[in-house]
Amino acid sequence: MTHPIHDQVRAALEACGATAPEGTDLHARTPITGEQLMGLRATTAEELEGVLVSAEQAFTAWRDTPAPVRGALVKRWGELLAEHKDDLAVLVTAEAGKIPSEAAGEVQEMIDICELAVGLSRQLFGRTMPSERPGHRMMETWHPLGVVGVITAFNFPVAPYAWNTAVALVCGNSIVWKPSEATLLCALATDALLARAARDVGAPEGLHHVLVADRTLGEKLVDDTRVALVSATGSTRMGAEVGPRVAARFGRSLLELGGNNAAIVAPSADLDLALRGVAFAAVGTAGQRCTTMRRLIIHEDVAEEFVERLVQAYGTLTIGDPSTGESLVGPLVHEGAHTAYAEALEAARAQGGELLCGGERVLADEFPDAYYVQPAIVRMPEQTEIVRTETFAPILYVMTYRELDEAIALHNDVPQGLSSAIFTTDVREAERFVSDAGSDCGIANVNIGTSGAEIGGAFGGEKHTGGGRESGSDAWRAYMRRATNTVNYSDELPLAQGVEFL
Ligand code: UN1
Repeated sequence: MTHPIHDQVRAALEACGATAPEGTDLHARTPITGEQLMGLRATTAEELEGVLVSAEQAFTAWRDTPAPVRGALVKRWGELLAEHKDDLAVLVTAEAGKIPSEAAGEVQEMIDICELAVGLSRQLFGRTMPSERPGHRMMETWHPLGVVGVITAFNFPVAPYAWNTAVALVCGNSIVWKPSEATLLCALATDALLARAARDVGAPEGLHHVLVADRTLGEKLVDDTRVALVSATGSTRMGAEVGPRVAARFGRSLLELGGNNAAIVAPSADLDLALRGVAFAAVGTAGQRCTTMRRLIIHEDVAEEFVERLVQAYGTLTIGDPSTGESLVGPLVHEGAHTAYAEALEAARAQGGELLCGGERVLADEFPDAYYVQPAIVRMPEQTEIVRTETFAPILYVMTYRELDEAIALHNDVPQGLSSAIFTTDVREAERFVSDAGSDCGIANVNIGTSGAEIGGAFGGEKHTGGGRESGSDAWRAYMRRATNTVNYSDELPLAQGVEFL
């Protein structure tokens, strides 16, 4: 019997108005069963050339369109995303293996960012500053960049694209999207809805394109001087290639890469609340969020009780087919992810770790080509090499501490710097954690987990996380260039700094 997801996928694509280019170059696949969903024809290098020409042309028309009018496109896109929330969520479940509530949550992030971007379209503020010269005015103005290349990962197949695209569009740019090969159907449906929005509001042709492609075409996109900004979400390894390549041609890049996110649990913490916060962050999306909690740094006095309760909570997790709506933990994306999970657990054991629960592949009889695993908790004697490494799977390493400064030092002593949290009811500890001397991450939370950020804040992190910021706050500035303008409205020509000449 074929799995119902096949029919659901076809229906969702149709509802979104997407026509998948059928072929044999690439394959859409579902991690739910490991089966192929459909064969796809890849975008060719010649087609990429056409895409870039079209995106450049669209840009010149779009930059002449007033920003609030550009906002109308994003407003319409947001309406269509809301209308097709369930369809897109089905595709996210099918290709990324998310449980329905998390898949719907991801689409909700798209809708939310559209709302934020529409508001932004009237708020792309520049500042004015006093000139030192009489009869002069100084100001800064913000201008669109051009073609923006967006590279996204399998684990959030649609939300980071929307963070980039909704904002980049109101800022006046055109978009070329290179989605993960694992989530091409999500990309085609998302793009089809944007195409419909563009038709509905009469936006220029060619503002947005999606590449059905593997990394070879992605590299061409990264290297092309016509692409003013490359915004890439994915592994640190990918970012380490993309960043220098874009920099070598003096392009701009915005990198949102791996995390190795931790929570400190202090003795004063509300342990019931912390338990739920840790469990969702460590296990949600089967440990495949860049914000997944991978390290727990817990005070000696509460460690035993808390870890015991956490192990019990892990015992109640339902693992299995996410499409039924009955499991909390879906599959890993593919066999390679399972190998990484198993190897990391092996390394942890070799480095002195003690497996407290989980660690096994399950449901292999029912789904021989899919990779469901039990989320694992491993007690570590110290922060060894494997703990300092991001493994994209549900493994939580537990370490204990005595003094807060020691916990913060341990917390920061990893290469990555995306998200972080402290659970405490002591205001001094909480403030210290979010101070200059506290967490070194782009996201530092108090009494909530490391994952599930809202779109209103800037999203991204430091060190090997890449330094980029997407989504809310003033992240829009990354999609524009700044010009400083000095206007002389006098009939004199005084030079700055009192310089005399002629
Ligand atoms: C990612 O995993 O790449 O904060 C993005 C979160 C989500 C986004 C995660 N809002 O967990």
